[in-house]
Amino acid sequence: MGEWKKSSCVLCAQDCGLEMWVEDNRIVRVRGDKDNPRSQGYCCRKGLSLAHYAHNDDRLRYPLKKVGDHHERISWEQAIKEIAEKLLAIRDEHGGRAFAYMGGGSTGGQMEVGLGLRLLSFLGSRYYYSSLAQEFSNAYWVDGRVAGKQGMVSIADVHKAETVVAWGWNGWMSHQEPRTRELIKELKKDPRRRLIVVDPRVSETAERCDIHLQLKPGTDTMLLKAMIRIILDHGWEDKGFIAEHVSGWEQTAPLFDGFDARRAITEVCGLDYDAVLEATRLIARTKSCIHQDLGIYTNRNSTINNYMLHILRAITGRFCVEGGQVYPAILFPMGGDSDERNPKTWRSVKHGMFPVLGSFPPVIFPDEVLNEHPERIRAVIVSACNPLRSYPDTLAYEKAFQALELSVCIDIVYNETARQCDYVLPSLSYMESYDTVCFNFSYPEFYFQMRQPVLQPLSDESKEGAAIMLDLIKAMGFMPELPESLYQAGKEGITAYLGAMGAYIQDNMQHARLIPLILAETLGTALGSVNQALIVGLLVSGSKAFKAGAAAMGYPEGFSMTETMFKDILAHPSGMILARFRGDNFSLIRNEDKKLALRIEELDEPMRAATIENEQKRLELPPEYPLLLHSGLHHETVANTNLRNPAWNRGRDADAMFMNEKDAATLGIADGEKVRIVTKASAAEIAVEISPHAAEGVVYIRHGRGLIYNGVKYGVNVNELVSSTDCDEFFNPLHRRIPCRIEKLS
Ligand SMILES: Nc1nc2c(c(=O)[nH]1)N[C@H]1C(S)=C(S)[C@@H](COP(=O)(O)OP(=O)(O)OC[C@H]3O[C@@H](n4cnc5c(=O)[nH]c(N)nc54)[C@H](O)[C@@H]3O)O[C@H]1N2
Ligand SMILES: Nc1nc2c(c(=O)[nH]1)N[C@H]1C(S)=C(S)[C@@H](COP(=O)(O)OP(=O)(O)OC[C@H]3O[C@@H](n4cnc5c(=O)[nH]c(N)nc54)[C@H](O)[C@@H]3O)O[C@H]1N2
Ligand code: SF4
Ligand SMILES: [Mo]
Repeated sequence: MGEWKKSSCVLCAQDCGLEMWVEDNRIVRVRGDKDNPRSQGYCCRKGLSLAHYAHNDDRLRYPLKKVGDHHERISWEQAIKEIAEKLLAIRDEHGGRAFAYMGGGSTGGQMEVGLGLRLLSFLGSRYYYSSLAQEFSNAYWVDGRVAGKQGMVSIADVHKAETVVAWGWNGWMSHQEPRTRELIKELKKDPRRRLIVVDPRVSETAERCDIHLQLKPGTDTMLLKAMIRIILDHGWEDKGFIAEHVSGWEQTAPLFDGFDARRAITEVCGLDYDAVLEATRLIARTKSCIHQDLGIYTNRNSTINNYMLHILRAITGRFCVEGGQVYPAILFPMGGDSDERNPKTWRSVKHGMFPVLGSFPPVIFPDEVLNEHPERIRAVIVSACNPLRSYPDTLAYEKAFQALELSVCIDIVYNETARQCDYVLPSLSYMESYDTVCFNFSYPEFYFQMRQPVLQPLSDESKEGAAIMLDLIKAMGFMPELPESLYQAGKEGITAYLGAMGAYIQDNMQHARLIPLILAETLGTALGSVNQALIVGLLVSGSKAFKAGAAAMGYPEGFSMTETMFKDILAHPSGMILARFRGDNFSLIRNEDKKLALRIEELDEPMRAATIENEQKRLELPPEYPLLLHSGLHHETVANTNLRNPAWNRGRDADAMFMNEKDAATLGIADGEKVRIVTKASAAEIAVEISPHAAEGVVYIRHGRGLIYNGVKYGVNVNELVSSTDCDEFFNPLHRRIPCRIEKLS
């Protein structure tokens, strides 16, 4: 009756290959797919629970419209017509800056964001807000400066390293690398390899490491500065590498002059000097790589910390080398280059903030709506993203959404954002559609999987997200009349289609910028899937490096490459290696001299200001908020906001707030006791769990709680406790450092 089908997980950016036993159109069992070349059979308990993603009581089945304070079912025709009319009316009255798009950070698929952003640009706007801009903006900005272009995201080549440093990364729980738990076990077992963890608490990863640098929360800047000083003092830098591959080091090195490493390590970080010395030696003198994560990204000093991590890698010769920090082989980037030094880069109206990698930071959105500027944001389209749970300062977000003239949510479930929107449109789930993601980082091999549907659509009214965007674009009149021959050519195969498309564009050069749309419409109709057509588009427009890498795998160079590849992709539902990038990793650097540019002028000042004395002052907490809230632990009992049915945790408590035994004793709080947590933004009542995994002075609430399932809300939504002012100069939320206090309930 049932059948094993190949697919992938969609619950984190690893997108592990999975096999699913499907019976009566339901996922009954899940196991890792050993044929997947990237994940090789790996699967965590979230992946095993994927049925809860696909089958749950809150799935959307038809379009909804808000009438008064509730939603009513409407037809697609009505939905598309009304939304299109309203969008055009707002544009005519207020201009393009009135629109924003939210989404694109989804770990299950990205085809709809391509067309979503085109829709936005047809309306005349560039206000794209992505979840990724609340974790990586500082890092991507630094990456852009070092490598010459934003989008040059670099990654740690952990599987080939001897020394892996998990810096603010709890891989045992959050994965974030292919086969993370296997990796951690291998590092432990192999006497020639080791894991160093830099984390203020005994995380599940720290429990399994060789060296744990348990620094005081937020003191990473001092540790990084000290490590670099130690390297210079011991002559551990790789002078040959610096001469050949690095520029600007002469101007940057003086930033570390006279820094008292020992004092910083012992007095500020609270660490043992010799332990740091040994960790630094291992980083500098062995095949090392560093994976930093949210402990760095959503924390204080994220920009200079990311900068110093790159300095550390570059001066020890660990950049662009096997087992070090590498530029991955990519087909399409996570976003566009949006260098703020270019006067054409848009700024937001209220905060004057610029995007990084094309995307604006979610923190500013409520203020960009709730103001009196004539060009404020008045309408938003949200797709595959749940800002009313995932974005900082939910209370501000709720006010902003109420103030919008139009809000549209495209999702598979009736989530917290959908509940507030004027229109809610049902997308096919990732188990019901073809799709792919840009997170499949690797080097030199380029791994690719086009996920194939394993389930029939739950409702015959749900559509591919990209098809919904296309319908809206067409309804607004942005699609030109297209010749029947283009639709026909699609049926004759990809090569024939590309020929016809080339000829069409030659005769209609004014439509060149509409190619993705035309492809989605005509080839999408022929293939019966807009997403498939967009994937063909990606393959055609792949970079020179990608095409050379594909040719190295035996794909025919020239016009027929795409069709051959596409057929191969369809024939490999487990995913495959599509290209092998050639030349060395330095060749991907976008600076003309192909060197790593270590001088970032704007950071001179913040780097100089990061002295021991200044940091000691800045680390002090206000007396009314003596503790820190780690707002959003990416724990194994949560999957962002994707698994809503609490049943998937089978009795495990996902809602309690972790706390250290010592802090609990000081406050007189018992395990399981309900307390009140108070922050600048608001307060909540929550049960305490005394945990060995909590650092002193920090309390932890999991990310992605406070979800409503079947009308009942489970747990505390931690973003209600975050204020939009808890952020840094890039408007990056300091989710790992929200000052708070705990009060006993009488
Ligand atoms: N099970 C599960 N896995 C997930 C997710 C999920 O929801 N559930 N979500 C996925 C997503 S979208 C992401 S982005 C990742 C996030 O993955 P991680 O970044 O690994 O997740 P966090 O829970 O934030 O863990 C970061 C670590 O940083 C540490 N930390 C806190 N403050 C500091 C500090 O001051 N200095 C240093 N050095 N460390 C500090 C914390 O103690 C914690 O152990 O997880 C992904 N994987
Ligand atoms: N306080 C705090 N906030 C955080 C974090 C934190 O640590 N602390 N972590 C942040 C991080 S790292 C991230 S990545 C973000 C994640 O925040 P979001 O980008 O909101 O990601 P998800 O929770 O994964 O929400 C994805 C939405 O996509 C929907 N979806 C699933 N499949 C489909 C589909 O096929 N089509 C469509 N259209 N929709 C679909 C889901 O139902 C869900 O509503 O949260 C951030 N928020
Ligand atoms: S590691 Fe991520 S992609 Fe892999 S099974 Fe777990 S949640 Fe899914
Ligand atoms: Mo994330």
